[in-house]
Amino acid sequence: VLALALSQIVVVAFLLVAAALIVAFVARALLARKQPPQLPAEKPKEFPLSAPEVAAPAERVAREEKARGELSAAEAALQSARESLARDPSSAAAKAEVARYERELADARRKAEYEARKTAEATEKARKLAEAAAREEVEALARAEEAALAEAKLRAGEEARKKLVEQEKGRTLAEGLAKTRGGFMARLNALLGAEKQLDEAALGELEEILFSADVGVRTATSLLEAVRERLKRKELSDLSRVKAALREEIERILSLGQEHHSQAGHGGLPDLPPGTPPPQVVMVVGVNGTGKTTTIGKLASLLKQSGKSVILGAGDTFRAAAGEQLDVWAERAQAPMVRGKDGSDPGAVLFDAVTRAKKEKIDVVLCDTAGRLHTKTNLMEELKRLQRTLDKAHPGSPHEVLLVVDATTGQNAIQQARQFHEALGVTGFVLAKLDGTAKGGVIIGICDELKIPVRYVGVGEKIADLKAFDPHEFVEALFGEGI
Ligand SMILES: Nc1nc2c(ncn2[C@@H]2O[C@H](COP(=O)(O)OP(=O)(O)OP(=O)(O)O)[C@@H](O)[C@H]2O)c(=O)[nH]1
Ligand SMILES: [Mg+2]
Repeated sequence: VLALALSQIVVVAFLLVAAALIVAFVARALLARKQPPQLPAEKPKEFPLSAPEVAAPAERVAREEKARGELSAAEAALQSARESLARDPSSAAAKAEVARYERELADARRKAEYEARKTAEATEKARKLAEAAAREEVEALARAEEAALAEAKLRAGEEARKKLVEQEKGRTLAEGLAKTRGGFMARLNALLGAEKQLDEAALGELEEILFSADVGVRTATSLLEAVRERLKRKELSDLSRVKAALREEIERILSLGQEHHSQAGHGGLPDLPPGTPPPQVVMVVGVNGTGKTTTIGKLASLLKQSGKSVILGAGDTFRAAAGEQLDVWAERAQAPMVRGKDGSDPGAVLFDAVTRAKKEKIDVVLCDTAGRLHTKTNLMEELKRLQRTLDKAHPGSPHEVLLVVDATTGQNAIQQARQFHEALGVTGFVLAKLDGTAKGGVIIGICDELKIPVRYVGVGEKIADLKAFDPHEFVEALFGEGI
């Protein structure tokens, strides 16, 4: 027994030394390595506080108890056989009896040991099963918690985005027109507000102001003509009356001779004519950088606010990152978007957008297009091709060819508008970047020369910075009334 114990001590000591060596080696290796980046500590999985109740199956326990009972019986039988032999040590029968019971006891002990081992194994198995079930339960709880957290985050994000859009009130039309009002309008107001004689000198000054107002020579001339005409008819007696006459004339030009150019009376996108099947397809065109993509984003938000559903088609596949730019606006306006790979056929993308709008019964499709091509293809030819593709996807479309012009380019905007109109038949236009320029008078020139209605004006880069165009409101803001 002593020898056995000694050999066990030696083995244990050997194992301890080996373990200490391994620990020292690992510690050295870790110290030699650079400090790894700190990862956020993972929350340890918590197990239920009380250990799960585990027990081997009852039948197994019963078998072990039976074996233990048999062992006790064998011990008792051997004991009594030994006592018989002690009373009669020479009895061969008693000796044989002792030998038999010794064998039986050895068998019973082996059996009891075997049964005890089996019960221990079964208990261990039950413990592992219970532990796995408990772990699964904890993990399921953690998963549910995570899902709830993600859901809450999503909702919080949505709320924040809604608030942001609400907060981003955007500029008013009057604010957007501040620079223009400070430009030619300030000079006009100074001239017309003075208590001066309405003489040739004053008319000469008026002419000079109108010619510098970016309304275009033709329009400036016709405005002046209108004033002279009224003078002749003795309708105008002093300069303040001239101001009212000019204001009236400009509003008439901006209204294209109609009371209101859309059913709503407040500009914006006209409704589809009765009997025209939806979706309403709007193709947004213009030279590069005028503000097409930005306008589409703002317009999507505006249309959605008026209760329409909108889808965006990323038809500018030529400029790298144009798709991503539109994607950002789609996200802000919470509108779906159809997009192809960079360099893919824009016709296919817009066809898909219209097809999806039809399938999902979406009210309006806003189609972005390129402002400049990298290939030798002529931009106008490419845009005409897109127009034909849209007509194939949804006969009669595009219902609106919306030309976006950049107000800061002044007279060039009129030139561009003419070119696009000749090629594509522009049905409405958006004057973007009005806030950044004193050349807002260009809007009068475009309306006068091309007789195309203004649908919207852009007065900033925020989502709320697009205003449906209303001639009356516009002239009021331009002349600084009601501010
Ligand atoms: N201040 C101001 N900036 C604007 C307005 N509209 C657009 N912009 C800015 O003008 C720049 C060009 O706008 P985009 O929408 O990318 O113009 P685009 O016509 O799509 O340009 P391309 O795709 O390159 O042809 C951006 O920096 C816009 O933020 C506006 O009404 N006011
Ligand atoms: Mg663009």
